[in-house]
Amino acid sequence: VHRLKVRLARRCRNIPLAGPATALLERAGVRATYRLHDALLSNPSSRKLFATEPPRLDPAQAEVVNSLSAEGYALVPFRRLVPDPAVWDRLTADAAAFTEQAVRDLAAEKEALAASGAPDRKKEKKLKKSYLRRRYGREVELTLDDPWLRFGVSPAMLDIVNSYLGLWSKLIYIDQWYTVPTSAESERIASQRWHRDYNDQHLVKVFIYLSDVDEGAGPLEYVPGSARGGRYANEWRWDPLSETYPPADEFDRRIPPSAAKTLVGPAGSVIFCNTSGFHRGGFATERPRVMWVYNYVSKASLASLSERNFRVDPDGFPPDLPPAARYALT
Ligand SMILES: O=C(O)CCC(=O)C(=O)O
Repeated sequence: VHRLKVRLARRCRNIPLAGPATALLERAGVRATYRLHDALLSNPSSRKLFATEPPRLDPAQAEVVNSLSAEGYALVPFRRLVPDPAVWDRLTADAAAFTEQAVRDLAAEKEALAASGAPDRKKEKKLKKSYLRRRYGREVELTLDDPWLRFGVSPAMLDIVNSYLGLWSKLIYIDQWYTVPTSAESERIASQRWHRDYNDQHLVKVFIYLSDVDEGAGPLEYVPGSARGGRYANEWRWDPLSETYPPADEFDRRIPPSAAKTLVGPAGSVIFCNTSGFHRGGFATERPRVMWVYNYVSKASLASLSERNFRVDPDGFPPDLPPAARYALT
């Protein structure tokens, strides 16, 4: 979010004003630009592409789209989406090496910390700072031979995401996360706190649990009805580039804790989620959480295509790649 704000602020910096006035103007400019792209410049064409030939959903996909539309999220076992067990086996075999590496790295770091004789508080602080280990991070070169990339643009996924959004979406993020458990007494930081994602209102994040995720493994939590049109949509209403984290005590006053869903599930649980609604996760206190993450946005998104965390060469696309998949990757 910070990188995005800086980039957008730079883009609007031709206006000769200083201080808060500039900031206000910049924000107004970004909001106007987003609305323009959503209403006129970008999304109408992707809506048209979708409407020309809407995909036919199977019953499991239709259920996911209905749940997303009604509540902003859906939780479904992978095997319901893709009954062929070979697909899951291929994906998890690919994910295993990073998980094993993360476990080894962590053990080595803990050993080094123990040997350093640093006080426990300091050790905990260090672990907390890097509680999220990412396989790819910001930039990775991929090809469609990669089973996760291929799956991310398969009809099994894109037909759901695009049907919910009513447009052809762009895949802008793909990664494997390993969440390191930290003390239950530690403070929640970053995405462990309630927040909306402010880069786009037409977005779907997909989290695929690769380990069993119970309350101690930092499950994703979501406030159903907090995305557009929902009963909590007006609490810290979504607007491009708004404040990321509402104060925790005020949050609990305005949205009762009972309104939130804790999305626990065994390995193989798939969560589709419009994260312009309120969500948090990754506060693992007992066990690590391993999961796969995809982010899909509309063409109007402020996290533009230049922010993609992966690169893929269109010249290497197989000729039979469906047009919606090609669109998602370019
Ligand atoms: O780690 C999680 O469960 C939450 C992730 C999150 O907040 C995000 O991707 O926006």
